[in-house]
Amino acid sequence: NLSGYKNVEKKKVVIGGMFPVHKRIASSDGNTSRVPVSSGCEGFNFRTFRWTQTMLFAINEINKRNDILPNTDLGYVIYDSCFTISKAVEGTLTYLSGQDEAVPNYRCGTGAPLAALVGAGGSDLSIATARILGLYHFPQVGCYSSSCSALESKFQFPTFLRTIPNDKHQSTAMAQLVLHFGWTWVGTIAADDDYGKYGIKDFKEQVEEAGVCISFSETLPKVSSPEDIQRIVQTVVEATAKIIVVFSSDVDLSPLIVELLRHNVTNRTWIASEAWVTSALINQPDVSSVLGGTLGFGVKRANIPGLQHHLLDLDPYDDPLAEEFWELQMAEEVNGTLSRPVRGIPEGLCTGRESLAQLNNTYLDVSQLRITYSVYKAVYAVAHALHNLEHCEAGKGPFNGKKECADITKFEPWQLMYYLKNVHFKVPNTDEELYFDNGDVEAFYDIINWQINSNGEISYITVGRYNGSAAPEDRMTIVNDSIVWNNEVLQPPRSVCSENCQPGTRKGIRQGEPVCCFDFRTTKQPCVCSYRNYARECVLCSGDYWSNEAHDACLPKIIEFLAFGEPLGITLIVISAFGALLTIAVGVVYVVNLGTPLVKANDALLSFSLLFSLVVTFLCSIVFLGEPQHWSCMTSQVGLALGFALCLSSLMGRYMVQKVHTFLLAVLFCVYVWIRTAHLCTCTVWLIILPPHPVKNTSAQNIKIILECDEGSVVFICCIFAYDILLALLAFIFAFIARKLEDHLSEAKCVTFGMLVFFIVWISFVPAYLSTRGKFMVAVQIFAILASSFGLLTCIFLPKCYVLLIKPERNTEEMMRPRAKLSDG
Ligand code: TCR
Repeated sequence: NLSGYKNVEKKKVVIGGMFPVHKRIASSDGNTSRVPVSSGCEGFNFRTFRWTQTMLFAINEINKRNDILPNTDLGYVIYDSCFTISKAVEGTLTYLSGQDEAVPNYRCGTGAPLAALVGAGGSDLSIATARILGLYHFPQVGCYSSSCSALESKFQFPTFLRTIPNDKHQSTAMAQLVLHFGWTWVGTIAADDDYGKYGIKDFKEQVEEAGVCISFSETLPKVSSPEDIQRIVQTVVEATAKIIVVFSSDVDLSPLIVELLRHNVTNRTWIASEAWVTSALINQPDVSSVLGGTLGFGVKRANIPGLQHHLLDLDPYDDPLAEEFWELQMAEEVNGTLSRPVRGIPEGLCTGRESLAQLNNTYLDVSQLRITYSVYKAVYAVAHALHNLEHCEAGKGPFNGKKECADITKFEPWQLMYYLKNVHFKVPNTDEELYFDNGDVEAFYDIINWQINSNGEISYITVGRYNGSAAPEDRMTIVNDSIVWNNEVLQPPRSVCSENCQPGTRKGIRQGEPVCCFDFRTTKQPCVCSYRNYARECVLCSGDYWSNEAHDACLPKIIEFLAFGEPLGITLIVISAFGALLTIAVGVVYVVNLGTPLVKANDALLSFSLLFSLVVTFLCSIVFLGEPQHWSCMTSQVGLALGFALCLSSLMGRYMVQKVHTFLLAVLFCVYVWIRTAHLCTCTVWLIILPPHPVKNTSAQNIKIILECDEGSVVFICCIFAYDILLALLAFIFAFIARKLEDHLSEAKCVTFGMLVFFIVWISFVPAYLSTRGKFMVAVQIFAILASSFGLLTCIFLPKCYVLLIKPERNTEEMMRPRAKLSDG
C-alpha cells in the first residue's frame, strides 16, 4: 500500500484508491496446520500500474493548483485488489479501519478524514466493495472501470458513482453493429464475471429480439484452466458463425488468444468489448492473422498533458509497487520478454537510476488513454466535491434542513456523497463536462478497427462513433469504407447459419435448431426468391404474376380468351357465318315464293320472324369470341336471350294460331305481349343495374388469367333464360299436340323433332360447360348455340325448302291441307 502526504501545514483529506495491479492471487498450498496469512499476488500488470500512477499524478496536480482545494492537501491510500474479490474486500475493510489490518473499525487510527474510494477496477470487485461501503454510506466514486449494468441500481449500491459509461449502452452498440452488417449468426464469449455475464446477456437479449441467432455461448474461466480453453477453441473452430462477440477483460481473454494463435484460427471477425479493444496484453506481435479486422468499442480518449513526464519520473524507492515494476522492467530489458515472470533478479543488476525514457512499453504508452482518463476524471470528481464541501457558505449549506455546512476536517461520508452526486465541472485540458446522472456518465464510444499497418503491426483506427444519448437512429455513425476486414475480399464478412433461400425453395424448419438455420424445400407456390433480394422467405408473386421455372422471377400470367384469330375461333366464326347466310338464303327463297301456297299456309310473317331470330342467334355467337369488352359482354348474353325468345315465341305462336279459337287467341296474345314486355324490361333493368362485365379470373387456373364475362347478377340471367325455357316448353307442347294434324309435309312432326334436338343440346350443354375451363367454356357455349340454331333451322325449313326448290309441283293448296281432311274429302 502506498501512502503519503504532501504538505504538512494544510488541512488533510485522504482519498482511497484500489487498482488490480496484479492479475491474480498466488495459489495457496492448502496447508491448514499453520496460521493462515493473506495470500500474495502475482502477475504484475503494467497497464493498471499506469492507472495507479495516474491517480497520483492527478492528486499532485490538484495539490499544486490554487483554484481547487487551495487550503487542503489531498493524501492517498492505494490498495491492490489483485483482480480478485477477496483482496478487494480485504482492502476495503483495511481502508475503512484506517489500519493495516482488515478489521472493520470505522475511522479509527489516522487523523485525516477519508474522502472516497476510487476503485476497485472490475465490476465484480466493485460490487463486493460497494456493498461494504454502502453500509457506511461511504462514497465510492469514479469507479473508473466498473461498467457493469448491475451497478446501476441505486437501491443496492446507494453510494456508487462511476466515470465509465454503463455497459448496457455498449451492449446496445454491439447489437446495433451486428444488425448494421446483417449478421444473423454470431458466437459469444463472456468472462466469468459480472462484466462478461451482464454484458453478453444484454447483448443477446437485444439481437435475439431482432431475429439474430446465437451459434454458441462460451464462458472464459477465471482461474487458469487449459481444458476449458481447449474446449472453447474447439467450439470456435467448429462453429459456422464467423462473428464472435467477446465481453471480457484482457487478462481473462489472453490465454484463449494464445491458444487461438497456436491453432491459427483465422477468418473470424471479433467484436471487442471496451476492456480489451486497446489492450497491449492482447495485441501482441503476430496476432494480426487471428485478430486483424477486429471491431470494438473504446470509451472516451483524451490526452493528459504532463502524465508522460510523471510516468517517467517514477522513483523505484518510493513504494513497493514501484520497486516491483522497476525490477520487472529492467529484467524485461535483459530477457526481452515479459511472458515469463522473472523473480529473484541478481543483486546489482539494476541500480534504480536507470532511465525509463528509452523504453517502449504499456506503462509508458500514452496513446490510448481511455481507462486512464477515467481514473483522472474520478480523482477530479472527488477533489471538486471536497472543494464544494469546503467552500460551503455558512448558513447556506444543504444539511439537516437547517442549512448546515460540513467541516472539511471532520465531515461524514454521506455529506461528501451529497456533493459528489452534484458535481458538475469541466475536465482539465479537455472540453468534457462531467456530471453524474443517477451515478452514471454519458455513454460515448469510439468504434475501433484493428488494421494492420505497414510494419505488420496492428493499429487502432477509429471508424465510427456511438453516442448513447442521441436519438436511437442517430446513435451510431460508422464509415463502412474505412473498415479493413480480415479476409481476402476485404468485404464485410457474411455470418448466417443458412444462406438465404435459394431460387425455387422456401424455408423449412429444422427441428430443434435456431430459427436462423433452416433447410431449403422446393415449393409449388408461385413465389420468388433470388440472391438479389436476400429474402429469407420465398416472396409470393402478386395476383397477376406467376413464378418462372427457376423461381427467381415473377412473370406476368398468360392471359387467355378465345381469340378471333386462332383456329378454333376461325372455325366457329365460319360456322356461324355459314349458319347466318344459310338462314338468309332460306329467307330469300321464301321471298321469291311469297305468293305460293306453302309460304302462305305457314303464315309468312311468323316464318320471317323465325328466320330473323335465327340470324340473330347465329351472329350472337360471334360476339362471344374475342377479348371480352363491356359492350360485348352485354350484347352476347342479352342478344342470345332475346334471339331465342323471339325464335321460340314465333314457333309457339304458329301452332297457337292453328289450334286456338280466335277469341281466346286475342286473350293469349295480350298475355303474351305482357310477358314479352316484362322480359324486355327485365333485360333493361339488368343492363342498367348489374350489367355483365369483363373480369380477370385469376383463381381458376394458376398460371393463367382468364378474361371472361361476369354475368353481373345470377338472378337476372336465370330469370331471362327461364323465360326462354318456358317458351321452349310451350312451343314443344303445342307442336306435339299439332303433330296429329298431319299435312303432307309432316311439318309439326319436324318441329317437334327440332324442339327435341334443342332440348338435348341444351341439357347436354350443362355438364359440358361445367367441366371445361378457360376459353373452352366459351367454345362450348358457342357450340351449343350453333347446334340448337342449326337444329331448328334444318328441322323446320329443310323440308319446305326441299319442296320449294326441288319439288315445286307439290307446292299446291291440296298438299298444304291436313291429311285427315284430305282423306275425308
Ligand atoms: N469494465 C470491466 C473491467 C474493465 C477492464 C478494462 C479491466 C473495463 N475496462 C480495461 C482491465 C482493462 C470495463 C468491468 O468489470 O466492469
